[in-house]
Amino acid sequence: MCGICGVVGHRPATPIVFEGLRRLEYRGYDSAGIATLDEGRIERRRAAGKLDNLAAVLETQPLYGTTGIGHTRWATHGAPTENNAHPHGTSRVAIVHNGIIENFETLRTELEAEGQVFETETDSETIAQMVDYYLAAGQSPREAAFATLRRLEGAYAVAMIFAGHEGLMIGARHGAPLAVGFGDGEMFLGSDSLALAPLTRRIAYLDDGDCVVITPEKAEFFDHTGEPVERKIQVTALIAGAVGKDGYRHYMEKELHEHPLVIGQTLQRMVDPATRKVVLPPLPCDLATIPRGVITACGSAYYAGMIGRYWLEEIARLPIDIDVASELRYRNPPLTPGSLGMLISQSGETADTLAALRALKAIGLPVLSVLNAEHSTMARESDLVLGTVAGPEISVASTKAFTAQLTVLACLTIAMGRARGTLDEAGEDELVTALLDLPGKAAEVFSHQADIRKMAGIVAEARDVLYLGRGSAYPVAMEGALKLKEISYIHAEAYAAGEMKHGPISLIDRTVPIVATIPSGPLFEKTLSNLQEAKARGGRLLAFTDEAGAERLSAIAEHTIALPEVHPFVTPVIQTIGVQILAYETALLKGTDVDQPRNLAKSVTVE
Ligand code: HGA
Repeated sequence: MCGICGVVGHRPATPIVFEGLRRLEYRGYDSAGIATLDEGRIERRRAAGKLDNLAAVLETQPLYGTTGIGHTRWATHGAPTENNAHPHGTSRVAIVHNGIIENFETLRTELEAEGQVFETETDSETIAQMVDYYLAAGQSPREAAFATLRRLEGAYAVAMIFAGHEGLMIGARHGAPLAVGFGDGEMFLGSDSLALAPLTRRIAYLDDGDCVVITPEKAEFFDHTGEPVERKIQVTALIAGAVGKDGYRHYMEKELHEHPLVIGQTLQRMVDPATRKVVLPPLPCDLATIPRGVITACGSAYYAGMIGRYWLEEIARLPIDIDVASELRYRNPPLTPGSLGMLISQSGETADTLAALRALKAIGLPVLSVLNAEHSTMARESDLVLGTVAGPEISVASTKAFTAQLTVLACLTIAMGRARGTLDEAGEDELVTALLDLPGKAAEVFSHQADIRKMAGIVAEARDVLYLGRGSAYPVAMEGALKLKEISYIHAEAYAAGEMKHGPISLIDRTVPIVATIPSGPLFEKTLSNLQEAKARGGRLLAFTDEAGAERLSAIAEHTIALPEVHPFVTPVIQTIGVQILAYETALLKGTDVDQPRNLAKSVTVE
C-alpha cells in the first residue's frame, strides 16, 4: 500500500517518477504527487484521486529537475484530499512515506511547540517537519534524516530530497518495503521491483532498519545502528512487458485467463516430470514427525489456507490451526512446540502476515511461506519459500495468485502425505495426475463464461447475496463472496451450507440470490438438501457444480454451471475460477472500477 518512486540522475525526473507511479498505482490511488528539485528549489505537484488527475496538473504546471520523488497514496491518517497528498514538505525538504508513524501525535506536539507549522492531517508530515527542524538548526541532510529516523516509531518506507542538494536522495525502511535500482549515472528508489522494472534490472533491497544515501553514482547503505553495510545487488528477471493488459479490458480479465498458465508453471517447479513426484526444496523440519501445522494469511490467501487445511488434515492427517494473520498473534495461542508455521501471501509484504511470521519465529517455530514475490520481506525472513510462479498480479482483487497458492498447497499436501505415510505410491500418483490435468481443465472453465454472465445478470440486481458451500467448497464460497464484495460493491456473505439453517435462512427471499459451490462427491447430497431448504423458502439458486451434478441441480436452480469434471481433490481450484468469473461479470454489469475498486489497495503494508 502506497507506492514510492524516486530518481537522482541526469534525465528529467518527472516522467521517470510518473511512469514508476503508474506501475505502483495498484498499491493505492487515493491521491498522487511528485516533488523535484528545480535549480535547487523544492517544487511539488499533487492531486486527489487517481494518477490521471496528477497528469492533468502536470500538463499545465510542469515540474523540472533531475532529482525527484513521487507517491501514490492509500490514506491511513487524514482524508484523501490534495492537501493530505504526499510529498509532504517545507522549503527545505520533501518526503514521501509508506506506513504509519505510530508516535506522530507526540512528535507533532513537540515540533509545534518548537514552532514548526503543520499543514496536513497526516502522520507522514511529521517526518518532513522533523527533518526541516533539524536542517534549520544547521544539520546536514544526512544528519537531519538520521536524527529523524531515530525518533520514528511504527512502520515506514521513506524517501527524502533536500533543497540545494541536487543529486541527493535519502531512503529508509522499517517494516515497509523499499528497493534501490542501479542505473547508468542515475539511481532509483521504488516500493518494489515492478516500479523499477523498465528502468533497471539491477536491484538491491533494503533490510529492515536500513537507511540509504543515494547519489547518481552510488548508494551507501547503513544498518539500524548507523553502521555502513553492503547490500547485495540482484539481477531481476522481471521485464516491463510482463505488466501490460495484452488486449484484455482489465488486468483482472487478463489475470483470470492466466489461471491455466500459472497453475502449469507452478506445477513445473514442484513436480518432477520424469518421476511424477512432488519435489520440495530442503525443509526446515521433518514432515514425518511435526505434530501440528499453523496456517495464517489475510483475505483471499486466508481462504486458500482454509482449503489447504482441508487437504492437509484429510490427506496428510496433520492437525492444523488456522486464523487470519491480523488476529493470530493477539490470541497468543498455546502452539505445540515443533509445529510448522505456514504463511500465504501474494506480495510477501502484507503487514499483518509479516507480523504473524515474526511472532511464530519468535516462539521458535520454523516458517514455510507460500509467496508470489520471491524478493519480498517475507521471503527473506522465512525458513523456506515455496514460490507460486504467478507473475505480477496487478488487479487489486487477487485471482491467479489464489489458484497458484492452491497448487502449491496441494503439492505440499502430497509431499506431506508421503512423508507421514498417509499416502501410498498409487495415491500420490492419482493426486499428481489430478494436478497435471488441471491447466487444461482450468482453460475449459472459460467456455462457460457466457452462461456465468447470465447468472451475473441476477446477482447484479441484488443488494445482498448468500454464498454456500460444504467441505473444501466452503472456502471457495468465501472467496466468491469476497471477490463479489470487492469489485461489485454488492454485499455478500458466505456460510457453511449446513449453518444456513442456524440463522441466515431468515434472510432468504426472492431478492437474495444464493450462489452454491456444490461439486459432485460425498458432500453433494447434504449440500443439495440445504439448497432445497432455501428453495422451499423462495430462494433463487445459482449453482456451480460439475457435469455429474448438473442434472439434479438444474431441477432446482435457476442457473447451473457444469464446470469441467475433475478429481475431487482439485475441485476447489476449478470452482474458484467459476466464482471469480461471476464476480468479474457482475462488476462489468455494475460498471465499477474493476482493477482499482474504491477504498482498496493491493499489498496491504499497514496493520
Ligand atoms: N500514513 C500515510 C501513508 C499511508 C500508507 O502507507 N498506506 O499504505 C498516509 O496516510 O498518508
